[in-house]
Amino acid sequence: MSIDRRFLLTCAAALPLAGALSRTALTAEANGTGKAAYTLRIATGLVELSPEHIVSTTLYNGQFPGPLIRLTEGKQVVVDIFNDTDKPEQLHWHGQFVPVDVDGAAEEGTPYIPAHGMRRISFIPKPSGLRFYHTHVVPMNNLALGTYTGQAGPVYIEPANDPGAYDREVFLVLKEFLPSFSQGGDMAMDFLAGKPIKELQDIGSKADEQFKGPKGYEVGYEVFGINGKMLGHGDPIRVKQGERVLFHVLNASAGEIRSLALPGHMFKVISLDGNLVPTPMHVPLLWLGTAERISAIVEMNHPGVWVLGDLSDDDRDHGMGIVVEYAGTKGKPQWSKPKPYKWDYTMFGKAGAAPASPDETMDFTIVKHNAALNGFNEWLLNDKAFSMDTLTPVYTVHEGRRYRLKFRNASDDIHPLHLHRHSFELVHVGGKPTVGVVKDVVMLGGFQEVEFDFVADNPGMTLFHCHQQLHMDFGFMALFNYA
Ligand SMILES: [Cu+2]
Repeated sequence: MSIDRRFLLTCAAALPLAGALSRTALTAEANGTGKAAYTLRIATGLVELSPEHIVSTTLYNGQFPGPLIRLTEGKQVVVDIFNDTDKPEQLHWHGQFVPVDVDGAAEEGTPYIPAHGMRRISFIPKPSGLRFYHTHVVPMNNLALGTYTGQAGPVYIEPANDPGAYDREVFLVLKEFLPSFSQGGDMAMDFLAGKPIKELQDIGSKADEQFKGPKGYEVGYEVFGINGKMLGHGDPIRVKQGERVLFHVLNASAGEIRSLALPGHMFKVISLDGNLVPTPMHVPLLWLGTAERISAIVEMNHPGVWVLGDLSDDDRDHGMGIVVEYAGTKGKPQWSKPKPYKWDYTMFGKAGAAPASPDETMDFTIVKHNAALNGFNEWLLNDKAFSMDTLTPVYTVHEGRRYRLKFRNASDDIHPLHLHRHSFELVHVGGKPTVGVVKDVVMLGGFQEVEFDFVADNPGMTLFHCHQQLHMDFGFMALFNYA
């Protein structure tokens, strides 16, 4: 999915004329009565990851990823969503400040898109930057549902101001297919900055003593790919020497953490989760928890044929990568493992600044009960697992107040924490203070702590959860409601 910037600018220049001719149509669109700007159809289809790996799964518009949806910040849009499957669906607009009716989470009260039915929704896109859409149904132990399917697609909301100097944009959607249950995984766990906290390890050990025996199920995958193609299949990213390519990377996995490196090149990270960072930094590799996004510029100054791929040899060998090919070069794509590098969100923050003080602080301790729910791990926040029946616990917030949420992880897993319909500002990560890094997902390291602030400025029920599908389905959720 590569878009030539000059081509886009040419199209944009042609727009005002068409706009003037269809003013009536635009008004009808704003009222939700005209033609939708985008139509998404949920249906079973095939993803050809390679000629030997053709996967049947649920898709948007018969493709993976779903179509790139380009919106303009503040300009109302109408989207029709058709559900051609026989199960009710939810389509979540991840990272946008939309109302409950649109957000796409049944726990908040968004209506389902009925089986063999449709919903027309209308909303004002914001904030600008890289967002995405994905299904938000609860699969529990059914690996043919929810984010285990191919229901994910990128959204780009055009900002009022151009974010930087680059020649071309490339969207990369990282995703695994053919899931199955396993016991024990091999996911990297030691790449986050910060150190484990003894007190949290002690809480974790106590829980482990209570829930002895085998650990809960994990999910493993057979094939991996970028934009629905295994490494070496599909078109390479063709570049020219000196070109600055802006990569928009989305980890659309159901629960995997992903890394990405391009031998001989650095990434200049300009946005995290679509939000410009105060201090853009050059880094040798990227780490993305489930649902995280990174926008980074790569200056193409190292000619050759390269693998832009995951650091995990196993995942890369099963397809997690894409070839970058300089004009005029030939040969087998080259990979070399980068040196170990700690991923530290705070390096993108504003130096020497102090965060605004919160009006209120809430503490949450995360505990895992090994295999406590029919062989699945159960997750508790302050001793409570979320109940899908009673939709509790619910924490009350007041409009206009700034809340500091502190999460203490008494488990060895990394949790990509996600808040719906709001962004948050990181204030403390891995033992370090920070200011100005605004996100909607943040990875919390094993036995570590993270603190972030959010301003209650979008009334309505608001879902918080770990974006690891197994964790959220088995307890790791909570609701915030406005008083
Ligand atoms: Cu989690």
